[in-house]
Amino acid sequence: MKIKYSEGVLRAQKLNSPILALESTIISHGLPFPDNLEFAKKAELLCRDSGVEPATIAVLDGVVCVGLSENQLNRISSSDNIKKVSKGALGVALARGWSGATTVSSTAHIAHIANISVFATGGIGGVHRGAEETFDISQDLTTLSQTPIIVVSAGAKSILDISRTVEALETLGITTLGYKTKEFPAFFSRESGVFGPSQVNSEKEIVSVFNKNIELGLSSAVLVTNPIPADNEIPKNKMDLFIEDAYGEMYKKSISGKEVTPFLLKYIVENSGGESLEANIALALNNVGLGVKIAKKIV
Ligand code: PSU
Ligand code: MN
Repeated sequence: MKIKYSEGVLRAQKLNSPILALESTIISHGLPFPDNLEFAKKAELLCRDSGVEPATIAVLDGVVCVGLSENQLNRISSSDNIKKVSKGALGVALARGWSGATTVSSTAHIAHIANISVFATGGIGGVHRGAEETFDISQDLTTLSQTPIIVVSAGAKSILDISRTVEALETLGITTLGYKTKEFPAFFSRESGVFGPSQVNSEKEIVSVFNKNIELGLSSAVLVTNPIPADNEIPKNKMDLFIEDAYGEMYKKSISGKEVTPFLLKYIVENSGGESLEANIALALNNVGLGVKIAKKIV
């Protein structure tokens, strides 16, 4: 497959210096303009300031891009012609010359092909509330079971069914680590009431678990769950009210498939005001910060 690498990523690969993969759906479909562009630039700056090359991944005009220019970041952030491309749709996107943002599933797959071992995002997709009726379970989960890479996330947004998501991670054999916690974080909140991750207290421990998994011949990912900083946290019961409203609205509008997550995210940002947007950006940058430290330990 043809990959277009940015100059910075090519240079880092040649020098064997650290690279951190970043997804683009959080930019195009997860956050509103212009906050999304501001976030994308901050995330890249945070990497560069620490000597790590950011590799934001997207599909532009049918070409897989690993590392984006400022113009390309602008385009992903502001164009309303950017599709949401999960792993199963990558072939379609390339064959048809689409421009699309990559989700956790497609970003992890491409990063692995590009030999990048660490990837930071906001929250992973998972098992949706009501999945016993809708069967709505994100491709992120199956992809993480098939892709040996470290993914740093703040857990899964409480728009999902967190306890079922944690069960599915367990079933799929995905190594789930809690950074300084045993509790699976609920994105906006540090706590979910769901325990399960193995606690790790340093980047070094994360890298050593990843290396052992590789030695064992495992093909699954190491999912690092990193709770939102305490100062930015929103209590779970406060968010739950907005989430229940968002689901009600979604059922009323008969929204399904890949539109579900963007619809719920947009509804929550629009109805819960600036607080949730600020928290979302803070936790994603916090994950980039941890991703940077892990990436530096891995080369
Ligand atoms: N969770 C968030 N923000 C996001 C996403 C998830 O808090 O922007 C995006 C990620 O790109 C994730 C995708 O991979 O949504 C999952 O979509 P779905 O549920 O349709 O699989
Ligand atoms: Mn879905």
